[in-house]
Amino acid sequence: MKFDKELFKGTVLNNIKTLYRRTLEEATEQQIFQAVSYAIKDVVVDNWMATQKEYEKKDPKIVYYMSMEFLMGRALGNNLINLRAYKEVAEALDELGVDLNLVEDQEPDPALGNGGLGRLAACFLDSLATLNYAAYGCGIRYRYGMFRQEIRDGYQVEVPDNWLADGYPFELRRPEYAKEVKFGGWVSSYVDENGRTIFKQEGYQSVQAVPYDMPIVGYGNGIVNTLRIWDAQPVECFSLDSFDKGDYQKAVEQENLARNIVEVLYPNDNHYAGKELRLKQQYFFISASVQEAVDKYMRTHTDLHKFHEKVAFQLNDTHPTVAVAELMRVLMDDHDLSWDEAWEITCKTCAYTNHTIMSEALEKWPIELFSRLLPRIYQIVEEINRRFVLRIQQMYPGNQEKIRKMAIIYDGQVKMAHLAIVGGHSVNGVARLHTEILEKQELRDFYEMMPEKFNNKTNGITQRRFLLHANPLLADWVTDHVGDEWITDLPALSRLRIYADDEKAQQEFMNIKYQNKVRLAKYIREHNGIEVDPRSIFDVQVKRLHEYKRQLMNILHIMYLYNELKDHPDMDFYPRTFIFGAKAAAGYRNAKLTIKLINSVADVINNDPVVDGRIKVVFIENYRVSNAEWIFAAADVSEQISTASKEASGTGNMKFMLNGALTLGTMDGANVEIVEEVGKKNAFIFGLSAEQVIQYENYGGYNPMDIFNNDQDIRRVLMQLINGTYSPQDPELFRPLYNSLLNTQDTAKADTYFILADFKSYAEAQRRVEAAYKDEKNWAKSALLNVACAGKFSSDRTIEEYERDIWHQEKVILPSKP
Ligand code: DL6
Repeated sequence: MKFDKELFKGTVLNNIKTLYRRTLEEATEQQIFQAVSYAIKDVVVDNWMATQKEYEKKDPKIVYYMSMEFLMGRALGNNLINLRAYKEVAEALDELGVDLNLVEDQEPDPALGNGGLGRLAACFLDSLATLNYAAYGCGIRYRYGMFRQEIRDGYQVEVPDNWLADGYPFELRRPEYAKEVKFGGWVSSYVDENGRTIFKQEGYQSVQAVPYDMPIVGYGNGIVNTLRIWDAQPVECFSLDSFDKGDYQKAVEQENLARNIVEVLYPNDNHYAGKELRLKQQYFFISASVQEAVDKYMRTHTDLHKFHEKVAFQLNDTHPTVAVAELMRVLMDDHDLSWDEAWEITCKTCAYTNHTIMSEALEKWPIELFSRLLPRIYQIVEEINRRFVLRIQQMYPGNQEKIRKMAIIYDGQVKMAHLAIVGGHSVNGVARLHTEILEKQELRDFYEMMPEKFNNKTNGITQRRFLLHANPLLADWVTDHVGDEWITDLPALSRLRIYADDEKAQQEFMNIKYQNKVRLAKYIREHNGIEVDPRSIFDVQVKRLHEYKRQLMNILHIMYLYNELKDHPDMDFYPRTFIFGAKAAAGYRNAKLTIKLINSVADVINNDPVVDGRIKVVFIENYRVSNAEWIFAAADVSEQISTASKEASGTGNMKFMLNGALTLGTMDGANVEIVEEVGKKNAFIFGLSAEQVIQYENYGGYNPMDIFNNDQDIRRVLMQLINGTYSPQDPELFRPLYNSLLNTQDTAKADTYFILADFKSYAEAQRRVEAAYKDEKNWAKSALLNVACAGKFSSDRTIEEYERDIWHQEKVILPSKP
């Protein structure tokens, strides 16, 4: 953007005046944030209009990225980065006596997502805009995003996240695109004069879906795409003097339906709660998005048979899968297409991404609920299923087992993954290992029947947020050494390789890491009241709390190290700061108890004079995109220790790598590809392989009791869970965690995530970490090589692969870049 400093400063001051009737000196920090944001939005909207004009002119194919979650993080800093105006704006504000960092800190994190799946969607939108592709993100404008986590007495407490309380400057209400979405009632049908059967939903309740648009600014190319999130409102405001009893009742119900539907994001990651409201949310945003996509197409085209040439729907996991049936409904019921015509268009338009193999995350809806809530959609799903079962029978005559395993409707349930696979033309996993497991294990029957649909798209992250914005010192250093191409071409980082052995470069690099550690240490002091030494190894595990991610193994290992230090106070021990950050789903008992355990262990170890500061344990409250940026920049060690086969990809692993942390991990998800890029020498790999884990799961054979009985160190640590070492007031407090590892009643249910099986190998890998860190030069070399080899993990690469194999869009270049 061509930046006019004086104009910008004037606009900010004027905004403060017109919005708040105040001067800069009188304005609060929040008011200054709003005023600055509106000044930036002014520029963004110009580009937004220019982009949409060009799209109208060029009529490119549009991708609709359908997702229940978009974990956007703060917009102001990111917009400035992508407008290439960050430094100028910081300077201009400085002249006004305002610190841009403090202004940025006033922005709530729009936390409309849980974790990796929602953050991936946000990275993809950034890359699509940067790569000049026309795209919409379609989602829900939850009034309360992901809860704010407070830690009280070591326990997680969930506090509502009212992110809209002060008004959000980077959104635009678009009532002109509102859509009606219908729930419940029944379907009547009749044959019209042309012999066609007409279906009509009657006796329904409905809500008005009203879109809010957020601009998605591409990096330095003037493109501004749109994240469209839908709010719900009652269809009509009823007037108190003109209703009879029935109308009144209905109006109140519609009002309640509207209020509830977008109230809150379900805070479950990799777990499906099966709540009716969740299905309502899914259909709500999908129906509105599909209707709008078809309406938009019809504004400039006449032939719906070519819809798929101009539109792609990417379904982010199974949550948006009703899109398959909704598109069929709109094409048939609203636009008079036949079943076969509608089916061909639907299959060519929809594509599905699988993000997990965790069985508890697989969405299955009881027929009773599904058909009651979505009667017309259910009819369509039934017909899709009937036809699909016929295909199975033709292909595998007499094979009932295939039908049992593959039908969309079976055993009283509607299986959303099956609907997505059958109703789309592409099924992708999110890392190579994950896709292989889908093909060989989880979705094997589908893969055998339709192998052409399956493909892999290894995830990626946007370097604009996770290096350029998150780590300005390193970003500048990289640019000074190899130029700035990496900002839009991450593989250009490989040019850094020549500096790996250069001592001066190593020193500069480690000095930047140190400064980032100082920045994080300050944050920890201010937020946790704990002093940590930036010269210690910063060993970090930040991600959602889930048993398969094995934060429990990490803290058990810390308990083990503490035992070692107590037994041998003079042992050679390199100081280590263990940093955790994680939210647990509100109803996930073992996850929440693990948070309490981490905090209890921290209390004991941090205050033990024998330890003398050599181990510090820190739990960072309310882990979210904004503090994540600081954490990645400061990490030495990236803990990616999930049970092999369980983490579909992971994307935190890539953010750490890009910031020069070394991976300590299992051969799981994208770790496999990270190690492939950087080399085993520059990472610390341990534990069972995915194949071994799957083997154990399929054939039994693992008994953690054997390990408990034969390993003194492990037994001691586990006994400390139930003897009050970390909970003297209530020695039984951590018994559920102990039981999860050693279920003496049912060994098949003990340690389902193989913590004890991997413990020794993990401890040994941790010893390798320590030894390696002591060798400063070699560590610097490895850390630098991690950055140099991170090129593959840009979401720009991932998006280009989606383009090549699934979406086939053409790029739109604006005639005059800003
Ligand atoms: O693909 C994004 C992200 C992966 O990196 C994580 O490995 C995976 O756990 C996550 N999956 C989910 C699934 N949620 N549901 N349903 O969040 O996706």
